[in-house]
Amino acid sequence: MSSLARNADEARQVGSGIDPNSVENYLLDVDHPLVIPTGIKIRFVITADDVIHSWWVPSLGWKQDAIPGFINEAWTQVDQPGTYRGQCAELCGKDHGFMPIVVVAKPRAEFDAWMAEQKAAKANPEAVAQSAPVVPVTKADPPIAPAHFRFTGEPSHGSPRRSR
Ligand SMILES: [Cu+2]
Repeated sequence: MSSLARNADEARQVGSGIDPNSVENYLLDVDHPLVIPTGIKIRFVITADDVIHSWWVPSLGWKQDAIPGFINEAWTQVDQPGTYRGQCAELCGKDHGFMPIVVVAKPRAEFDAWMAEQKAAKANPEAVAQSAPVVPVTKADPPIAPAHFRFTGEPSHGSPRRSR
């Protein structure tokens, strides 16, 4: 699952003192982008666990509702490696403006290497925990906008705001 990028989430808080213009891709970046391989059809299976959202990355060519209790599907094929941004396109609640979606398309070899890395990290979480910096989470931390989309297949996807 992915959530609104931490720096944007901090900047959006009332009285943060952070100029949103200083945050790159403000409200359009996530912590864990959805990573897909290029040059192959990707099938999306889309649902939601709270309310109705709509998964929309304009460059992929479609928008699909994410509805609790229903499974919708869509597919795409991305031939050009790169970063593709989108947002939730269904007014879903108070955090609707904070649900960006980021898809990173990597060439097959790069994607395979990334996937192997993810699997290794999952198989040996202690090694990852030791190498990753420890970021203490306290009650004073601002809330993170929840990620509402669930996907099967690929590991992550993002939550939102609009791009032009
Ligand atoms: Cu929404």
